Amino acid sequence: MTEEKIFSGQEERILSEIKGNKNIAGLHGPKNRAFALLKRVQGQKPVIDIERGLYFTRSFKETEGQPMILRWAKALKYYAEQATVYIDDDQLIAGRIGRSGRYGILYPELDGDIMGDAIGQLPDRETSPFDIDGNDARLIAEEIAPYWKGKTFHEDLIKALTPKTAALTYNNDKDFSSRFIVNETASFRSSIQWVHDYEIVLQQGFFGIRTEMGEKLRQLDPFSPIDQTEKKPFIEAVIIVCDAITLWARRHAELADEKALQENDLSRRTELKNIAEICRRVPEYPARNFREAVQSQWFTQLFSRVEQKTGTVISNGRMDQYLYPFYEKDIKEGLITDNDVQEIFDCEWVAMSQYIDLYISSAGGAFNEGYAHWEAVTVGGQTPDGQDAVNDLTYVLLKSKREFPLNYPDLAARVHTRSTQQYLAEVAETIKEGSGFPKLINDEEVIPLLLAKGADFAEAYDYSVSGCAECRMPNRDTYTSPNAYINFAAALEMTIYNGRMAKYGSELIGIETGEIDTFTSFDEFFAAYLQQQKNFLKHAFIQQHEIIRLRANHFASPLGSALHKLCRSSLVDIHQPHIDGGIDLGYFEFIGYATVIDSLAAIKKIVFEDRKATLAQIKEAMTKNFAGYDILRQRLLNAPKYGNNDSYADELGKRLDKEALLFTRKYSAELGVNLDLRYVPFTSHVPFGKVVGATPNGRLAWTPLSDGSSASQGADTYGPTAVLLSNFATKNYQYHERAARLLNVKLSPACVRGEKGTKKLVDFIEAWRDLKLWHIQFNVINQETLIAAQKNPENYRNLLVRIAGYSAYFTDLSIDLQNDIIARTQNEAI
Ligand code: 8X3
Repeated sequence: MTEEKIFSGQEERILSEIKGNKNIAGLHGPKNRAFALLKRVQGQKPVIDIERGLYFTRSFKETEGQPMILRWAKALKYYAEQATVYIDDDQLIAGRIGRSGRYGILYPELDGDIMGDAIGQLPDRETSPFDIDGNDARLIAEEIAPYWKGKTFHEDLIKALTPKTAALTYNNDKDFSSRFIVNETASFRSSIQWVHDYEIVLQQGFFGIRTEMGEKLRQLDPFSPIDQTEKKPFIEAVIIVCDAITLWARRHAELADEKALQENDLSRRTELKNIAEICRRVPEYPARNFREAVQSQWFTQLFSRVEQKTGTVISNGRMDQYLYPFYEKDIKEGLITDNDVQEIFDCEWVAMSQYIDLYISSAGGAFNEGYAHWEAVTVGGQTPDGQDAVNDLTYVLLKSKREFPLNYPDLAARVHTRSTQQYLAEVAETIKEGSGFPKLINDEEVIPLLLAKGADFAEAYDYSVSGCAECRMPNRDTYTSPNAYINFAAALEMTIYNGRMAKYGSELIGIETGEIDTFTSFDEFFAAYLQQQKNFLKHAFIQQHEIIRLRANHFASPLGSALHKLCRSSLVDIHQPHIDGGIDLGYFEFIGYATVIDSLAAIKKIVFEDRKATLAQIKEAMTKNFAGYDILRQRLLNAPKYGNNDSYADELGKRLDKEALLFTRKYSAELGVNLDLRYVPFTSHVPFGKVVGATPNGRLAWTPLSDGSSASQGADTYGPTAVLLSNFATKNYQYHERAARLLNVKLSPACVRGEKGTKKLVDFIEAWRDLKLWHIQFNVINQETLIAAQKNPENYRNLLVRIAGYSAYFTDLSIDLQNDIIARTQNEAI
């Protein structure tokens, strides 16, 4: 008898569609509005909308010579006056910042100078393509791009870098095409992921912030040069931006009124009138009910996207906390039901999913495959006074994610030692649905680290998840500089090739640490690798120093600053290098961790212990991409590997981690910020792999590196608990310079089947929590489904997979990334 195949909820839904069931809404109850909205946009190729880029350019032409923060505020005001406003048919939530369907907007202050040339290639780009209208392409070439030539941030950055740093960063000095070795990300985003203090908007409105600023304006010393030249423009800019967002919201109210007048359907007319009333009220004034609170938060988040490109998008913060008072009141008064709440959320999620983070630069595109997005909604965790924070709204948000199959928004569930079994079981059930939500973040690791960096308990307990796996304290966190992604597999390759790489032949890119036949012990080889590692860190920190120094000349964020208590009290823009009282939580990225560990372990074992090959032979095999070296490759593949709870490999990983931590301990202090060690790849492990030849762990040339702190693809053969234990064993808990470690685990639906499976998953989550690991995320899927989706993509357009802190449609991914996900170990038991 053949065993019954077990599928995840997502797989069942897709298989049912393949069989001809068109009513996917029916599978999840009456969600007709949300599904109708979704259907109109899902799977569409995104289109570029130029309004933001155009209006910013026109405004900037008029404000040359003025303080940057004022220029930014005026550009936002101009946008608010000029830009098209939208309310979609059937939508309950007003606001979109681009044309219908899925859209991306332009940030020419980042890449205007290369935009004219790059734009023509976007429709056919392999990763994350975009269409563009012919007339818009002409406006970019004739009006937008010429203005920004010579004015962008990356042009300044290239000039500032030392030649050695630049050689590790860019292919040449004419553009900023990345070498994917020591990769800066500040050229393709003006800020790292971020979370605003939405609570102040809901509680006081922009009118409240404007009033506070008016008071501060009156208090300025008319003779103080600082007050008059720095603080005054800040205040004026915040006042302008408060007016801008208010005006923009009111334009939506007017549109809703107009639409209501033309509407024949009575119930839709009532809805439109209600939308008009809400948009007249928020975000200017405090929200009075749940509907107003959601609209206010959405307007704020959306306008914030107009303000600046935070690669990975502005996160939603702790929605189950700041929306709860409105939810509780409306439920008590019988004004809404949980179904209404879910419908409102679903409407917001669709609106959110229409905005696609557009990267003009090829590096940006390659880092963000599958239209990456990280506007995480955080649920669970603890209240500022340390109580369990889970409430009824937490469960509504989890349910919404289970029932509405959409990649937006990302959902992050905080877990701690007093998380209830009920909460953990709901989290596990949501994971079992198979769309990759939620990712889990561990309070037991994050909170002590925030305290160690100077936070108060109340601030630390109240953190929000932001980006892939980052944790921000709105109102306390002040570091917005995008960070370096470092390809340490390239450092390993340079140890073999004496400072050179297979891809670049005889060009000396790293440092000369010795010809391969001069190493007489593993310790000598390992020391040489550590020198290469340290050299990469040195150049990453040089980059970061220049980035911190230059950014405020190019970017300002009056809206983001208005939503940060410390900026409002010191009257300093959030992009300035120093803000009094702030905690600067920045990072650098260790990419290819398992690739390096496994390569070192293989060399130690095969060359210096078993003496089955020499280093020179391994180098020779690498140059031939192992062609004709099958036996040697098998030996290397069979050597100890990270991810199997094997101390042979894990001890090496711990030493790499420690050396990187010691470096940042010393030099972060010099830069005056926290630059913590992080293992969070975006999708960089794919382009990074494309520049690295074959490696001594048996990996073939140009294939993806290992991702995050996960094991090399397929190398973890002792089950997922062994992966957790390796992760634990490689951490140096004595140093607070550590940050997120992204960890991917792939499970078959069969191994978490039924109630018993849920219980097993909860036990596994508790083990992860007790080991104080930072992050974990799951793909619950059958390998056959992934393979079928690769073969017949048209049937699997709705298949979501977990990538790196976000979920994306499998068929939107490049073949390399698809293969990478297929190659991850499929666990049949936990
Ligand atoms: C990864 C994105 O912005 O922290 O979460 O580099 S970022």
